[in-house]
Amino acid sequence: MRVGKITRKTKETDISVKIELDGMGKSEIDTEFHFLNHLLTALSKHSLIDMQITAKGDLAHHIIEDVGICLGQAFNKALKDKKGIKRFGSAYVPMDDALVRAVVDIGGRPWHNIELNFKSTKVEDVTAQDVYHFLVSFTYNAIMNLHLTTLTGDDNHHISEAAFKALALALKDAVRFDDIQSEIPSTKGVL
Ligand SMILES: [Mn+2]
Repeated sequence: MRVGKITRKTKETDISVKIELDGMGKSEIDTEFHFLNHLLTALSKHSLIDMQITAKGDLAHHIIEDVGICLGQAFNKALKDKKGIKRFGSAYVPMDDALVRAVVDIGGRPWHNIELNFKSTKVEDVTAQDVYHFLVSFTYNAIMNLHLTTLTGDDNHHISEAAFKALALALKDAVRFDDIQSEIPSTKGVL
């Protein structure tokens, strides 16, 4: 079973994350922020990665950042040696006015290029900055490369949701086992 489990308790936050890559997209998410819960539920649903996440803490920024860190670490742990996975994934997702493209490489070369082009600083009960910061924290702790680009869009809710769904679909492909090859997908023979 490709399961990753992380618990992290600091003076600022108390986080618990359990994920299963070969799931059905079932989730139980409780982070104190309705919009983050909404985005993580969508991420689970469309990636088919089961997620159980609870998070408490002092400040919004700390909680949202630390959920990103723990989810990234759990994801990287669940991938194990990455033998036979597709490694790359990409997707476009529209949501009304918004169109977002996600391209990932989960082969262990951390990089982020995230251009969400939010039109204002708030998205529901979180800030646009915190949505961005979550994605950066997740990316580096998953040790993956994420290029996430809003191609068009005005509504921050739609942009965020399309971004998480596009990321979900890209990850759904990248973590899948390849039909043809069962080796580690790198010319180096190691990831
Ligand atoms: Mn929504």
